Formats: sequence, C-alpha cells, structure tokens
Amino acid sequence: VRPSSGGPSWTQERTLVAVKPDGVQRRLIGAVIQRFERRGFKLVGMKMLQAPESILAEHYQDLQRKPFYPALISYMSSGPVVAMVWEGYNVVRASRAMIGHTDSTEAAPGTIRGDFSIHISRNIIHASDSVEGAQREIQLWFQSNELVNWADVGHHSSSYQA
Ligand code: IDP
Ligand code: MG
Repeated sequence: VRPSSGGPSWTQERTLVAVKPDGVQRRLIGAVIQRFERRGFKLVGMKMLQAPESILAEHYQDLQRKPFYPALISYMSSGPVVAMVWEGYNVVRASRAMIGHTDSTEAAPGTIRGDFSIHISRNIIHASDSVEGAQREIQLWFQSNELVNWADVGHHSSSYQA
C-alpha cells in the first residue's frame, strides 16, 4: 500500500544495501533479500563482486582515521559482497531501521543485525545512512546501465486476476 502521490523524490528514493562477506559466508543473501521484498521495496540493481580496495576506500572514506579502519578494509576484502540497490518510499530511513544498530550488541531483535550478528566487526550488512550518501554510494558501486527501471504492473496486488 503506497501513498497515491508522494512525488518521485519519496516513492523513487533509492539506497545502497550490501551483504558483507560474513553475510555471504553464512548464506544470508536470501534472508536479506526476502526482508526487503517482504517490506515492499523494489530491487533495481544487484551484483556479486569481490570489492576492489579502491571502492572500499571511497566507500569508507569518512572512517579512514579510525583505529579499526585497516581491519574493516581487510574484513570487507575477505570475500565477495552482494551489492544491491533498493527503491521505494523512504527506503533510506526504512533500511537503516531494518538493519539495526551498527553495534550488533545494541541491535534490536527483529533487525537484521539483531537477528543474525553478535559483534560490530561482523555485522552482516551495509545500508546507506542518508539520501545524499545513498546517491554517492550507488554511483560508486554501480554503472547507470546496471540499474533497471521496471514498472510495477500490480501482479502482487489484490487487483491481479489470473
Ligand atoms: P554503519 O555500517 O551502521 O553505517 P558506520 O559507523 O558507518 O556504521 O561504520 C561502518 C562499518 O565499520 C560498520 O558497519 C562496521 O562494519 C565497522 N565498524 C564501525 N565501528 C567499528 C568498531 O568500533 N569496531 C570494528 N568495526 C567497526
Ligand atoms: Mg555507515
């Protein structure tokens, strides 16, 4: 159920979500996708890749002076990630709520981190923390021709008749 007129800036908001290497190792890609689909968001881009350090350095540029930064880059390079772009009403804020607190110990049960993770350094998933950040991160991780603009034709809604 979507607002009938929210304007493109709300209903077509996009965010970058990434299943981190520990999430891939633990076979949680499907669980993550299922939660975003179930919520009602639309998948408009997805790829698995071994993240190059150039992307990781830019992705985490704000954290470069943190003591955990080298370990963070090593963790994020330890295996493939699954990067996704999700679209929908207020998707940036909703995604942050769905993934939960950065520190898994503080993450509420029911959130992805709160359900699947116990430590801040292995917290399963990334999601952009602002609309501006999302735009920057989507451009960093995806070429524009890797994003698919597809129309909702109502197959999932009550108006569908076989
Ligand atoms: P976020 O992922 O919830 O947006 P940020 O503060 O942007 O959290 O930190 C990015 C990532 O860096 C975290 O998800 C986590 O993987 C890692 N990280 C943040 N703080 C720590 C820490 O204190 N120790 C180890 N890793 C950390
Ligand atoms: Mg962050």
